Amino acid sequence: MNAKAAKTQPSSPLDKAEFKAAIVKHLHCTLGTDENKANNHAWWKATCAAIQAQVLEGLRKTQKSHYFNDTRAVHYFSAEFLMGRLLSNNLQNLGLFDVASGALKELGVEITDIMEEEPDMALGNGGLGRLAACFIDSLATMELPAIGYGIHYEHGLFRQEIKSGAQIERPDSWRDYGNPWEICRPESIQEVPLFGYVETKYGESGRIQKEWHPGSIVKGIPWDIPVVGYEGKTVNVLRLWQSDSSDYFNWDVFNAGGYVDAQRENVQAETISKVLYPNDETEAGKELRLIQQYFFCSCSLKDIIRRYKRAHGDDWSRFADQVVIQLNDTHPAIAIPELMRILVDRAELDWDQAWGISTKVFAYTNHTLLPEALEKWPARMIEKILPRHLEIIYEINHRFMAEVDKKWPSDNRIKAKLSIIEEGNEKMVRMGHLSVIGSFAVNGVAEMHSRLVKSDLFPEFDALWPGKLTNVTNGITPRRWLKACNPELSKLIDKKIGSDWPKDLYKLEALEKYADNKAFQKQFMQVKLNNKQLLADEIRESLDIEVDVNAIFDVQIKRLHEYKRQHLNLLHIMALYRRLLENPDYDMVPRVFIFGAKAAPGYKLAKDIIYAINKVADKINNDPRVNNKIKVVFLPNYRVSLAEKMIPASDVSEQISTAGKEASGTGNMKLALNGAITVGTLDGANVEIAEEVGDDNIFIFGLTVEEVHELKEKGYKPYDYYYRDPEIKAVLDWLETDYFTPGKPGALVSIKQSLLDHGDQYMVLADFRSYCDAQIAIDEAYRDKARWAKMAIINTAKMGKFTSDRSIKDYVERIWKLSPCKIEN
Ligand code: NTF
Repeated sequence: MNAKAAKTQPSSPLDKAEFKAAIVKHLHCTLGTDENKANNHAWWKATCAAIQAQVLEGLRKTQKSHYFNDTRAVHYFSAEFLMGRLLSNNLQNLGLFDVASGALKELGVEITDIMEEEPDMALGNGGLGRLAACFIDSLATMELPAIGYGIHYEHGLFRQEIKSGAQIERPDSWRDYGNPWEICRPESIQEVPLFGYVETKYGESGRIQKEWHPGSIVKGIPWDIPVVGYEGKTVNVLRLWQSDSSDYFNWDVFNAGGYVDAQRENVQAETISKVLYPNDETEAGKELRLIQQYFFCSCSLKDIIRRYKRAHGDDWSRFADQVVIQLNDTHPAIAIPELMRILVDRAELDWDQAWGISTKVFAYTNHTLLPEALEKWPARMIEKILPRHLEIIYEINHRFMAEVDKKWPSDNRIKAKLSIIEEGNEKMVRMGHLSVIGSFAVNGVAEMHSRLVKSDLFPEFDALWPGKLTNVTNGITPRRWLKACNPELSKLIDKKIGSDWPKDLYKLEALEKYADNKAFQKQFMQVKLNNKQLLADEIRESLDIEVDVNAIFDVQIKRLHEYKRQHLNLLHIMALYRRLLENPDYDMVPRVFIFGAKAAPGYKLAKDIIYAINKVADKINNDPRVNNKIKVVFLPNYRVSLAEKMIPASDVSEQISTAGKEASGTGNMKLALNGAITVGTLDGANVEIAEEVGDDNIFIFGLTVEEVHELKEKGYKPYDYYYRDPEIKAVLDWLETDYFTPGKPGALVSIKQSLLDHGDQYMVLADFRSYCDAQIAIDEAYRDKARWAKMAIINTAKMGKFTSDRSIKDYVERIWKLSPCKIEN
């Protein structure tokens, strides 16, 4: 085939002229505008439409290949997918970035400008949702048959504004002007029953039959987002369900003369997928949240079963060979009784057969040990919304209790501990227990976390089923988190060691031998400086603060939570400020402390900490006595696209959670990959990062998990630290004055109270001194330019383990047992 003929094939990569023509065509025919009138938004949409044609061709071929090969597939169930923007990612993965950028340039448009037009798809809160997004990128890249299932929220995570220092939440409207990536699939709509009652019937054979008569039925409309693998061969889908009123149900009400009631039903049904719950690490316990969870699980299971039946008819014997479902935390745990209901009530399998299938299908990932984040639902609430599911949960529990009794005869204490039902004033259903019992594999997300899942959270389950509880350490996609977000560093790496690292991140190890090379150090640090300049520009534009790019850029970006200890960082900043006021010659490397964090709207202290950071920032940034040695910057509305600008510009990565509290962390991996040095506790994946980079290339401080336990046992007394350490006392007392909040004394006092009167649950004061020492060590290291450059290079070089491709490989080999599927033309 000659070159010309090859180009006529829709899926062959476009060249610049063709790309240009495609953009212009979409500008004219899809958007109804032209080159003279088009604004950046129109150019963005036209560019997306131009590549979407290619993407859809890949999607069609992928689905065809999967169908004809009758592949086993993983179904990743997650209430959150934090996708961010897709244009640059899709262009990178298709290998079209330079082509597109050149084509646009000839049309008089800067690609970086139009990329800014894309709203983030913020359908998640933080690490858990972003992990899901990285995983589906890896699954497609590794040519694995996979589908992501979730909720098509109309409003994603709120947009954060800062007014007079305080967080204000504004609705996020990512779809207001249309989303060029998604495709509606009305042919695959599902119906979801809710409420009502269960009827017990006796079948012909004397078999007891249960029939659920729902009180309401809602419709699930699927929207597909293509997920383009790197090098563009496999294009999987993320299928997100939007709720709507069911035609059938509402016509009934309507015909009965209930026009107004019919409208009310409409509103209720649509409400289900209206908004993402903005809670990170806390269970909300709200009826609507349970309905959301059931809604997307029910739609997704029916979708899977429809696809299975198309190939295998009513023969259920191969279902577990074809289908594996990964539960991303307990949010989709209700899928377990839902599958049992379908198998027992609908397919009329007997219980043991159904349970045999179900427990070969589900696997569960635990993402937290924090008690307040372990989901529990009032049994009464489940009974009201899902009456049949509660019966099934009781049956699962009844049979499980018999198994427990065999292992620990007549031990009621163990039974109470392991029961899915927590007895008390109000009977509660423990979704973690249900997930462990209903799954064939359970994993934590970092070595240390998985060890604690076994030893502290579920020790009896580990004894009952040895080997079921395991570890898969988290990872991040290097396509988004290095190649796309840090193009300059990527090009430097390409030049030095070749360009196959995005698919095989261990290749970065080849950089290690240049860690001492002066010329390479210079190039590496020049890229860092350029990235810092870009971020400095952004900071000036958004906050009107001037920062010095020669200062250390010290970054803490993550949800605001006491356990993550942004207030430890803040207390240290205040201590530095105080040292400078007491001694203007205090010797320190100038530092810019940069924060990005959203607080859950109902989390008072978290919002107080944001307020305090902003107030302290105002004071320090405008105090001439500081002489620009410290700047404090709180960048509002932290989100994926902002992370992509902050991470390449960071020198220091703050990973300072109380040991034992951060299950893994993934921001730690992204920052280290981009050459930032971690200051961190021995918590979550920090432990494994330290193992990879070595003790000389990370700043570890603070209590270990064991020491935290010991101190708690012994009785932790934060006041002891307050009275013993004058600097701690001074900064805490400072919070009570109106120094940072003129005219409003006490506006910051809740932080002091939490650390003294409320017992300092997260041991901020216990770790304060050791944290300060680590910061001094950082200053010292940074002063030695060659040493710092070497550390930064080694951090990048040693991040191979933390590609999400490695995580997915672990899941595939140890849990999912999947094979890749080559995509045929
Ligand atoms: C989060 N868990 C953990 O807090 C992070 O440490 C971890 O990196 C991510 O999951 C991804 O595994 C949650 O958000 C939740 F919901 F489980 F609390």
